[in-house]
Amino acid sequence: MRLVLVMMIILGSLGFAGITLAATPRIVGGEVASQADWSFVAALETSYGSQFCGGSLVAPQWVLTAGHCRIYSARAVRVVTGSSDLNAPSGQVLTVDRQVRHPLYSQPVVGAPRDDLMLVHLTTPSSAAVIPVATGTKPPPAGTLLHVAGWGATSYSSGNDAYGPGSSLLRQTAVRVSPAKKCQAAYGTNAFEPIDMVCASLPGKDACAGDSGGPLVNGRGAAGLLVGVVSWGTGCALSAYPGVYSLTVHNRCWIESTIGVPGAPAALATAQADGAISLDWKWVEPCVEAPEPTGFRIRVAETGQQFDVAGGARHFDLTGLTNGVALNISVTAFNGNGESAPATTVVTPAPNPVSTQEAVWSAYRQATTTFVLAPHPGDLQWRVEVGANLRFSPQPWQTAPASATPETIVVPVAGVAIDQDLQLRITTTDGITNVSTNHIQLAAPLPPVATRDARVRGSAAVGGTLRCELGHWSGTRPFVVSRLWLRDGRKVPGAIDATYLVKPGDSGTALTCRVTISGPGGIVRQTTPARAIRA
Ligand code: 4AZ
Repeated sequence: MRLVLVMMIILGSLGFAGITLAATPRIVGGEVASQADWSFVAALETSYGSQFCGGSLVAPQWVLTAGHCRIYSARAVRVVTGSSDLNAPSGQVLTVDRQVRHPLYSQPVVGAPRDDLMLVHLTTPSSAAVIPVATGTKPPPAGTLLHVAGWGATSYSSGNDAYGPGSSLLRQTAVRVSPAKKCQAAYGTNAFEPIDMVCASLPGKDACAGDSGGPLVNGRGAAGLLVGVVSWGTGCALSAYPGVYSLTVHNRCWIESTIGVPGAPAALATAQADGAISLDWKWVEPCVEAPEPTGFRIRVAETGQQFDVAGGARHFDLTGLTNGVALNISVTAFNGNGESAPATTVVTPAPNPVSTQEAVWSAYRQATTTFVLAPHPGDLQWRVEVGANLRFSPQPWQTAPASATPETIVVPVAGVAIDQDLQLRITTTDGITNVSTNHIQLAAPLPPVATRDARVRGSAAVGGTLRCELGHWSGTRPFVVSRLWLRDGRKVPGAIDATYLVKPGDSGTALTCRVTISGPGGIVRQTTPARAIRA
């Protein structure tokens, strides 16, 4: 992709390739590539056979190309694999059903795309060779000799900014990685981002329009590793403007998690009530760009039941199960590529003595949970575990003596976050261990708000007594309140009581009272209207 006049170049690059004209001697400044060395290279063509980008087979059904090569809908694109000669394809011509562009692809500077990568999914697997994506975390250092190949323009004329014809035979050239400083000097620090890109050149040799998406490789043939993808540049083979490539190193996680199956979730099943089980799981994304699984599959081994839920789900309730029978429940994550390994959890549904559990705020980072214990003939041990995201911190065991009637138990729980799902697990041991998990959304506490304002009442004369009334306050309790008397707006030292005895020195001044109401939802101060003191 050219730095400026992007659309013109894209349009200009569509027509020439595929239909081949006379053989020309260059990628720009390169030579005909051997099929054996470049067996993993793919050509992206329109359904009419016009080559517009290159790519690399990174899995039998996935081609890695440039993000800016998403020009057509998947239906309108076909991919040639296993053939370096586009006029006499010896390989396969395959259809495309999905084009997954890197989620962070962007063009902060026109013509200089970031994360310029796209994975193209083939409807059927290719039998051509696959190239491994380079491992490691660092870009290839300046001075490294790499190789690039493509069917793109074989010449460029800076005089009229014209790109020459492409080649029907795949062409290759070596290029040397330039220091990042040189790339930034050529293109500016806004356009060239060293975390995403390398630039590379050799005198008279370069990738050019139509080579976009094609491979930048370290090593040759079976020993080759894919390090980058042809992305952009100003013209081609201009000594001041090395070609720019988007790097694959820091995007390995996105590539692997897009082309592979998702990682296994972590699952926890808990007996919920008579014959009911509640299933929770979590799924950890391997990197921020990783796509979520498209769904989760739940299997109950003993009953043969299977349920699919959406990729965003993290909870499922199973009912109608037989009490006292141990069940192996597995959860897998799946996407278009297949299914993860299972996470298995074993649980025995049984009558649950805990019901109607709820939680309310009591104070800052503190809640109170209330639940009902069913009648139980002997002593019952119970404990509360508080958590979020399947991480629980157990509180001490308690004993409920034998009881013939249901009893309501109220327990304070500490360390609670505002506005989050509070998971409470109450475990009882009455022969079998029953667990009940409840997700309780705790609302944030409300700040104090005056429903009747604070005021000063009483005799405003020397020797009289004034009383500071707090008024009425709504908001989440409990409140801690304090008062402070002010004379002409200044603190009267030590005057913090509800009443104030007016002294001779107060004569001719104005007295007010400042009340402070502090609660779990915040702290509010209010100053009463002033009372003028008579002699
Ligand atoms: C392009 O338009 C393009 N010289 C690709 C690479 C380079 C220039 C243009 C690098 O696809």
